[in-house]
Amino acid sequence: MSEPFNLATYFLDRHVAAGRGDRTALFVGDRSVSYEELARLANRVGNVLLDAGVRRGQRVLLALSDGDEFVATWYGAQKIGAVTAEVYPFLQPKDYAYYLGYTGAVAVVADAVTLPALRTAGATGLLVTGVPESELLPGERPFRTLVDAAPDSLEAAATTRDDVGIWKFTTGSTGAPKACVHTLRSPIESFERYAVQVLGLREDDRVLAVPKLFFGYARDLVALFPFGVGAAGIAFPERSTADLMFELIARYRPTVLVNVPTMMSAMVAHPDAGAQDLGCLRMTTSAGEALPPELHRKWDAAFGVPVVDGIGSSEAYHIYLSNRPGAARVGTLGTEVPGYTAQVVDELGNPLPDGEIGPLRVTGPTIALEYFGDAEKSARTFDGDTLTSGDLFSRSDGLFRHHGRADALLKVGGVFVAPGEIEDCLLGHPSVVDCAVVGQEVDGLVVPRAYVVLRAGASVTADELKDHAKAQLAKHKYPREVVFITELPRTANGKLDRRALAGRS
Ligand code: 3SK
Repeated sequence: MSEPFNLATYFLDRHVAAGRGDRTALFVGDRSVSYEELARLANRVGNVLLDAGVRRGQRVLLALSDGDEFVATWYGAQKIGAVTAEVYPFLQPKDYAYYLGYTGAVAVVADAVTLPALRTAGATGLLVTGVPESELLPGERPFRTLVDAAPDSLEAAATTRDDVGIWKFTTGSTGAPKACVHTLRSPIESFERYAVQVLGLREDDRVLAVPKLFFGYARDLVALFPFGVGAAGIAFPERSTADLMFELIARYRPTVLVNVPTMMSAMVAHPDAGAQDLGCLRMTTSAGEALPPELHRKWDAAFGVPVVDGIGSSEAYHIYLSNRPGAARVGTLGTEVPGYTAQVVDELGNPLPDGEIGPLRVTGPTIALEYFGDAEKSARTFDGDTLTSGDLFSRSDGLFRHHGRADALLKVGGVFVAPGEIEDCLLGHPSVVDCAVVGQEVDGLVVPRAYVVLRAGASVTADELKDHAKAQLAKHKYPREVVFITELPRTANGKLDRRALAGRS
């Protein structure tokens, strides 16, 4: 029989019990929130959720902007043994309608940002914060008022590491988002193996993330993993921009920046990049999508902050392949995070020799149990503690390389072409800030088409970019068409939305 284990006790209450409750857990605006304050707020939230009828194993949906309320609500739900699921706070009503139906959440916590769209989506019985009580509709309850009035002590539910506690949504880049169902073991194993053994997080760290906390990559690196070592996270409600990131770095002096390639590109291309003091950062992680080698080099040249490029997924809970701080090999994902094994395989699951490209089979302690409600897809993806990834990889010299999603590969003139290779080549042109390559059908044949974002003030022509590519790539790979665009479409967690590009001219 497993021992009782509760994430709120592990990440928050433990520090209070050990006399470290006055240490800062979170920086939010001009406030520092101590472990003790956050633990008490989580207890109050847990009591409100219990009063709202939430029971162990039931889902609580967080539709909240980033801040201490988001974090306390997450831990409050965990403390009572509920299952947490979070959604992007800037969604459209139709998206909320999907999540409401799919999760069957017993409680939905909303704020002023998410309330209008949730109402349009037909949500009822919402717990609402940040909106005057007089503006609430019948059935909606004032979350903050209830929280303030609730007791600040709460007994932790006697959950175990084997209990389901976390739903992590897939990005939905190939269909409706699905929840990867995780036990409480996943965050702990990932904390110990990735945050401690790979990143070496320590007590004096301050972690700032580019993605919002609904994205597990950021949530864990801001509001779980730092707490595991008594360090602090930084939370802010605004959408991330390069300007804002520079401002937050100057203000909080974080030691770890949790980044995604699209923001790295925006930071590098920023007109004031050269004037920034990023000396406080001992590393920046990069994940969420492939980091083009050219962008990695531009980042190194602009900022010199070591990049720890890795790959994770909601299916694997968090990062399972990663470079090591200070020892990154540009263009690679490094090696397995301790405790994981990864093998490049063919379509039938047979191991492939070094250098060959195929899907990845990952075995480790944090693999999801299933996609909720999708037995067929679950059976194709999960096999006990082993996962078959929908992305393509190769391995050479012991290091893994990412070749993008299998469904993004182009077959040009009968030969497979990875869009990432063409994108990296175009990024090597001094006028190009961002780009994406997709397949375009011309007279029944697929040819590469590049969507290119130019540096402000640059004036390169499509033909010049084609010539640049022709000079560096195998002949069949150069983009036959170049479309200039002001911004590439991205999903809420910063991944390129290739579907939104298809057919755009
Ligand atoms: O890239 C992702 O999808 C991801 C998901 C969960 C945790 C970490 C990462 C990078």
